[in-house]
Amino acid sequence: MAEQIDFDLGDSPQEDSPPYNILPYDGETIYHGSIYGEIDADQIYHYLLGEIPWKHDEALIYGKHIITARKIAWYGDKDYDYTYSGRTRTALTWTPELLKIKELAEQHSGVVYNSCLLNLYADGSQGMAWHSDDEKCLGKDTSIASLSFGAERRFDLRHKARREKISQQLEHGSLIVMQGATQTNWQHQIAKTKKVTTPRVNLTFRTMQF
Ligand SMILES: O=C(O)CCC(=O)C(=O)O
Ligand SMILES: [Mn+2]
Repeated sequence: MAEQIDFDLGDSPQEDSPPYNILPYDGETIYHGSIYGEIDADQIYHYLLGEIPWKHDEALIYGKHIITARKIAWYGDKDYDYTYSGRTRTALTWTPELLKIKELAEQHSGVVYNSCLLNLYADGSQGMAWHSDDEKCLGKDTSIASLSFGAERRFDLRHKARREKISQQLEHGSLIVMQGATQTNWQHQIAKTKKVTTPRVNLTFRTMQF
């Protein structure tokens, strides 16, 4: 007689579908997956590439004046000044398109933001080094809503004490929200890679305390 196999499908491992927390402890970083359809995401990507007044960023790192390969833009509710890496930037006025994106990010995260730092990575030769967004003007345990358009890039988080690393691919049109104790306990980076040959635009909505 053939042996009976008991298929217990209920116990089979299943991948969660977004949104889910990608951190195992000491913070919450919620990946929402793509919050736009392909056509809308493409349209926003082309708008951002073409209409944002992108500029290379300048920084003072260990007393040295650095011009970053990556380009940035800084928008806010008022002409907020944002000082980081030894440089002060004055916020541009929201465009209607950016305000619409902000509204959707707020709906998904449940937080109201007053500013946005935009990053343009021309290709995989450009990245962002390990850091936490823990400047005083952001306040403790701030929520940052980060949207991605264009080339998919890997987002890494590293625990400050334990050095454990967590990675998430950021899809075209996707949203990831760093909240809770994330900035206190984890750093994040966008690693350089030879595999990516096309641009990626990233929008990080923030609540500055002025
Ligand atoms: O490009 C990204 O996804 C990360 C951007 C970032 O960490 C920042 O602007 O502080
Ligand atoms: Mn950051």
